[in-house]
Amino acid sequence: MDYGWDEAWDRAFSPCREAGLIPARVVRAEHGSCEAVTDAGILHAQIPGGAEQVPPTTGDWAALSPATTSRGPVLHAVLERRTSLVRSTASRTSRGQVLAANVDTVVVAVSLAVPRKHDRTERMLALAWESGAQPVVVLTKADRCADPQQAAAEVSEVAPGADVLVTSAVTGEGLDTLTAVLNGTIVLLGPSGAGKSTLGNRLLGEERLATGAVRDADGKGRHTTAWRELVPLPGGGVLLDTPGLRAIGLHDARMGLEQTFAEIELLARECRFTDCGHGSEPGCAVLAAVETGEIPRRRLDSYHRLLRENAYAASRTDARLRADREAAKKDITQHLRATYRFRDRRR
Ligand SMILES: Nc1nc2c(ncn2[C@@H]2O[C@H](COP(=O)(O)OP(=O)(O)O)[C@@H](O)[C@H]2O)c(=O)[nH]1
Ligand SMILES: [Mg+2]
Ligand SMILES: [Zn+2]
Repeated sequence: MDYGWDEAWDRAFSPCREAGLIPARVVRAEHGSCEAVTDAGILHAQIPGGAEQVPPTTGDWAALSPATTSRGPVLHAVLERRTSLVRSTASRTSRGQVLAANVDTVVVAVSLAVPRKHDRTERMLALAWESGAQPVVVLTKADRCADPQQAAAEVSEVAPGADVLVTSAVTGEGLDTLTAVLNGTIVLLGPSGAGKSTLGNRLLGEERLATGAVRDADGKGRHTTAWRELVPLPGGGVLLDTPGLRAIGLHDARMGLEQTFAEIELLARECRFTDCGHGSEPGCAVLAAVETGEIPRRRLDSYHRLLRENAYAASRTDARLRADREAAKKDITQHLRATYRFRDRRR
């Protein structure tokens, strides 16, 4: 198994093996079926319905029963995830969408060919930290930038705790360093056109992932990566390419935000009030740092904005939980009514 299998997975899987199931890593999943890599190649497996079951997602390790003469392979269980990359969805259900599971390294791709949008980088970093994986910021297209080192210094300020690497798929700059820091299952995250697939191909050593030209007018790429792919890297590790995500809303990413804005969180401990909102409170250490220019105003604004967005997403989740409870209550009421009708009839 070249797809990230290790001893810990092997132990977790052992009851499944005793039951005659085989391990498989999910490449993509839809309603009712999925594609998964096994020792016997890629299999198309059915996913039986059932509320108990965690819906599998890209990167999951699953237990399949092999095909028989009368039916194809069937997915029976999903092993407990080590990490999961979750974004909020606009859907009514307000459940988060798991983009990928069991990711070790999240590459946050930022193009040096267009003006940097730090807010977007911070958003992706929050998502990455929250997932439990280690983020690495990769600045792409260094060949299109006058001063990549200056850009790297600037981006490092918005990425505490993460390496920031300068790369170019054209000149090959930084690719060795990148290979050295990548570890385990790697996801490329970033806007369409940032150069993720091109970078992926350089790491793979072959033109395997579809890449696309950037429209000159807005620097945006076409959505050329239609499918998610899971590909073993020559030097070890597994690469997961995703289509450029138009929207990556935060979903329950409080911890991820704390990590992303670590220096603000640290300063906040020195605020006079323990529940300081760093808005207009007296004795606020964060605002004092903004005054002296130690923390850019933009960064504090971004922190507030993302916290608000996160709280809103969390409240929608709470609303859903309440709705579930309401639904359960209705069921009980109906059940009681049925019981009473039954008694009525007996009288
Ligand atoms: N100049 C330059 N162009 C690049 C580099 N990497 C990617 N590109 C171009 O950027 C465009 C988008 O790349 P792609 O990998 O499809 O981006 P993705 O949408 O993030 O996967 C393509 O036209 C690539 O040729 C680079 O290092 N330098
Ligand atoms: Mg792509
Ligand atoms: Zn404060």
